[in-house]
Amino acid sequence: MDQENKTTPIIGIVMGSKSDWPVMQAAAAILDEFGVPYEAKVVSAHRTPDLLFSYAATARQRGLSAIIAGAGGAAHLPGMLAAKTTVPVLGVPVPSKYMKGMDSLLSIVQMPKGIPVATFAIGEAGAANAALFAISMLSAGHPGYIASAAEQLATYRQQQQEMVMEMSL
Ligand code: RP5
Repeated sequence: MDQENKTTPIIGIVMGSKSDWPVMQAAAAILDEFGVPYEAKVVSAHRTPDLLFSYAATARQRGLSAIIAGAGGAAHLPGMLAAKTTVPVLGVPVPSKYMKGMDSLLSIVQMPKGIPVATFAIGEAGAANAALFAISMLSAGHPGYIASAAEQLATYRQQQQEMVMEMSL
């Protein structure tokens, strides 16, 4: 990102409700750790459909290279965003009160052919992995990130390896 403005968001984190934020913060924490500029916003597919449309329709021109979208229950947010933009959408199923997020997962993952959403695990692990995946993708497209993000990802993996190697029962 040598020639890019280092504060202009290149990743959007959106979620259906403020109640999703404790889960979606796991994505924000990874982006903070890697120094990737992002924005975070509540955009509801069902409660604010017009906002959803305008967010998706303007995403590319505003410079977003990926959208991480979390939602629970009848989780239409990632799919509807993907319907309105060709910016890659990474869906995070948020645990729901009665079905523990299985409903969210199935709502997000079962997209019809032609409108893809990359779907991650239910909950915080999915949110964190969506951010790591977005960083991996962007490290190829944003030249300045290649050296730093690829290196940081390698270090991140190395730390996990060391953590496991140190586990004793
Ligand atoms: C979805 O409904 C949100 O993504 C959230 O996971 C779920 C419940 O929302 P609240 O009733 O907590 O606002 O739209």
